[in-house]
Amino acid sequence: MEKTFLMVKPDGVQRNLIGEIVARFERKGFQLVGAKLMSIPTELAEEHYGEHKERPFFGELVDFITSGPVFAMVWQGENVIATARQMMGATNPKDAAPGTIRGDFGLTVGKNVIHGSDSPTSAEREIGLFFKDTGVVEYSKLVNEWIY
Ligand code: RTP
Ligand code: MG
Repeated sequence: MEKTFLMVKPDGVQRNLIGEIVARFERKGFQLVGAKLMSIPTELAEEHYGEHKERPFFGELVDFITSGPVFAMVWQGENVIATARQMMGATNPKDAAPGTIRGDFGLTVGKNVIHGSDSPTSAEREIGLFFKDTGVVEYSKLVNEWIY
C-alpha cells in the first residue's frame, strides 16, 4: 500500500493543530503507520529540504523547521501521496482553497502548517530520513474493509 510522509510544522504544533490535522486524514480513510513528536536537527532539516539549497529562502526555511518540535507521521492508503497534497492545499496559503489545511489554517508561505511528500520518490526518501531508526508499524485495521 502506498505511503507518504506528512509533518505538522512548528507553527501547527504551537497552535494546537496536531489533533485537527490527524483527524482529517483519519476521517478520510487513511491509516496512520508511524508518528513522533521530535525536534529536527539542523543537518536533517538541510537534507530534508536539500532540493531548495540554492533558493533565497533556504536559510529561513531551515531556521523555521528547526525552531520548535514537529509532529512527523507516515500515512498509508490508496493514492495517499497525491490526495494528501490536495488535502494540504497550495504551498502559499493565500492561494490554498478553503477546506484545505493550509486554506483553513495558514496565512503566510513561510508558516504553512504542514509538509507532505510531493512524489513517490520523495515519500520513500523522507520516510527513510525520519523513520530510519524506528521504522513504521504494519498492522491490519478492520475498518479498511469498509473503505476498500
Ligand atoms: P513542503 O515541502 O513544506 O511540503 O511545501 P511544498 O512542497 O508545498 O513547497 P516547496 O516548494 O517544497 O517549498 C518548501 C517550503 O519552502 C517555503 N517556501 N517559501 N518564501 C518563499 O517564496 C517560499 N517558497 C517556499 C514554504 O514554507 C514551503 O512549504
Ligand atoms: Mg515540498
